[in-house]
Formats: sequence, C-alpha cells, structure tokens
Amino acid sequence: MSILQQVEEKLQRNERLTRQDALELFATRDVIGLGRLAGQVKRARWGDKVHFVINRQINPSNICVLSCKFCDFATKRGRANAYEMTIEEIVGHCNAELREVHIVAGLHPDWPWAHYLDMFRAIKQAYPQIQIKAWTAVEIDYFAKKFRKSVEQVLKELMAVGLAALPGGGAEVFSERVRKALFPFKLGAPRWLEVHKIAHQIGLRTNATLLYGHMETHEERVDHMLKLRALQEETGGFMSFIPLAYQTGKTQVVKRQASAIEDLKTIAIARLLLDNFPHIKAYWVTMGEEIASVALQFGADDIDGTIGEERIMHAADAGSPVALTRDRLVALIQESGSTPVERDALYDTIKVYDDRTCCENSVSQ
Ligand code: V47
Repeated sequence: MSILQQVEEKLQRNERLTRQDALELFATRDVIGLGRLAGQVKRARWGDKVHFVINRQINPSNICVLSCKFCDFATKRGRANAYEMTIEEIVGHCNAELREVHIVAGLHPDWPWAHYLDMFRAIKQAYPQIQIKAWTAVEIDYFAKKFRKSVEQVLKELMAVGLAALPGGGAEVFSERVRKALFPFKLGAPRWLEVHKIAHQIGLRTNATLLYGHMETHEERVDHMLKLRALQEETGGFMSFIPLAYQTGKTQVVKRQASAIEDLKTIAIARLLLDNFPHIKAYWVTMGEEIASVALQFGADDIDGTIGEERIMHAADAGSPVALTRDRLVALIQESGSTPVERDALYDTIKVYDDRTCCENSVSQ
C-alpha cells in the first residue's frame, strides 16, 4: 500500500500521523495526491474558507546585537543600511483601515524598556482598532535578560499597553546542528518553546514558524513540527503555523530558494501532521503569490495579509511585491476556488466575501 493510502486510512480512523509517516510523505512523488489529502483535511475543518487580514508589517530598526548567518536584515549601528524609526514614524505607518500591525526588529542594543511600552501606547492611542502582534520569542527573551524581568512580567507589561499576540518568528529550525552552524548566539528550541508556553499560560495566543530550504534535512523539519505539536497538545495556545522559505539574498547559505514542490509538500505535510493547529499559513512574501495561491489547495487556510512594507525577506531580495491590496488578496483566494474571510489578528471574522463577481472580473490584475 502506498504511503498516501496508508495516511488516508489513518485519517479515516482519526489516527495521528507519526514521524515516519511524515518522512515518507516528504519522499512521495505523488505531490498532487499529497495535496489532495491535505486539501481534504483543510476542507473538513474550514470548508472552502481562506483567511486574510488587513495588516501592516513594521520593522522599527534593523540594528541587532546578533549576526545570524542566514539573515540579510540585521546590521550594526553606523553601517550605511542601518535605520531606526521614531515612534512618530511608526505611528505614521499605521492607518484607520488596519486590523493588525506585525512588529519585529533586530535586538536593539540600547533602546530602553520605556521605549517599547511607549511605542504600543502611541499606536493604540492613535488607532484603538489595531491589534498589535509583536516581538518574537527571541526578542521577549532578550528583553527579560536585558531589563531583568521574568518572561511573564515582560509579556504582562506589554499586554497592558496593547500586545494582542506573539508572532511565530525566531524559531528557525529546532535543530542544534543547524543552530550551531547558522545562529549560534540565538536562543535554542527549549527556550523558544518555553517563552511560548509562558505566553499561552497567561492567555496570550501565538504563532509558530519554520525556516526551511537552507541546510536543514526533512528529518529536522519533521522534528520541528513534532515539537510544536507536543507543546500545542499541552497548551492549545498556537493559532497558526507558518513555513518560511529561506530567501537566499546575499547570505547564500544555499544558492537557490526551495522549489515550488518543496513549498507545497511542506504546507501539505504541516496540515496533516499538525492536526492540533487550527491554521496553516501560506506566506505569500516568501512563496510568491502564485505558489501561495496553489498552497490554498494543498492544506493552507490562511494567506497572511496586505502587509504594507516587508523588510526582512526583501532585504534578502525576495521577488514578491512589498504589499498586496485587499482586492488582490480577495482575487487570489477566489481564483484558488476558495471563499475569502477577512479576519483580525486573533482570527475573529470581520467579513466573508461570498460574492463571486470579484473573481470573475479580476482574471489577473
Ligand atoms: O525569525 C530571516 C525569518 C522571521 C530570512 O507570526 C527569513 O504571522 C526567509 O516571524 N529568508 C521573521 N526568512 C518573520 C516572522 C513572521 C513572518 C510572517 C508571519 C509571521 C506570523 C511571522 O523571518 C525570522 C526568520 O526566521 N527570516 N531572514 C530569509 N533570508
């Protein structure tokens, strides 16, 4: 019996997939069959709904105390590409349409704690409707150490001024082998997972990413997902899993970005293996619009959002646009045969676009 038939039978019996199943799925040549299975699981949960958000990504500074070998974004003060946004500039990037701002930066060497609190206060004061999804576990851990607070205290102080959720970045891949080679000074898997666990325990929901398509193996990708599945089993606090395809940029850990087949297999296997994650996100910034829209038939139920101005992947020469309009996202989702659902940062529904005329008129603008 083929691995796809075995997995199909397991799904019918409501049986959980194992590490071995996931590895065999990565080895399958029947990519369409894999997509069909993952699509079925996605539809059983979400029907033909696909989520998106009107959001804006803000990266307040690229100055970072770390120098990870895969990252083209981070730099040091004094270098020509270094920048720091003022709080006024950050608020200037927000507007009344936005439901979410996604804020991540470098580990800044000397911004005081009050600056982080004032930044959120200023955003919420100007635009109370915006939900702030900000600071990866790496940043939260850095704040705790730098400002001599517990992780819980850091999170609670940020929540008090408007933090709504933690983004999933900084996880990279939970492999000590890869960490030592590419990001030896960044926190490892146990601490990343601990920060998210603490967040979940105090009622803060979070996302999780996987950086793939560099030097990691399929085994390491699967082990990463299994660690997330185990924590989710304990806490239930994760909303979304986001595989991030490594953009080669100038760091060139490998010469070429992962193929479309690898992107689609990773999305589909995530949907099948991460059976306790509600959302699997096809991040159009790293996958490109075309593959992201195909991924919506391969198990993804979310395509992130309008984004506004992305700097991390574009510092690494991502070929995708820096922003998409609401109409373009709605059209992409409809072209994939799905119904667009506009959501907020916490996946509460704002609007369902069940009028098909948008798609018929949009062919491809
Ligand atoms: O942690 C850095 C990654 C992450 C590159 O939670 C790169 O909804 C690809 O956290 N190629 C930050 N990836 C981005 C992030 C994120 C993105 C989208 C959605 C969500 C969410 C979170 O970007 C970092 C790192 O893993 N990264 N450099 C690169 N060259």
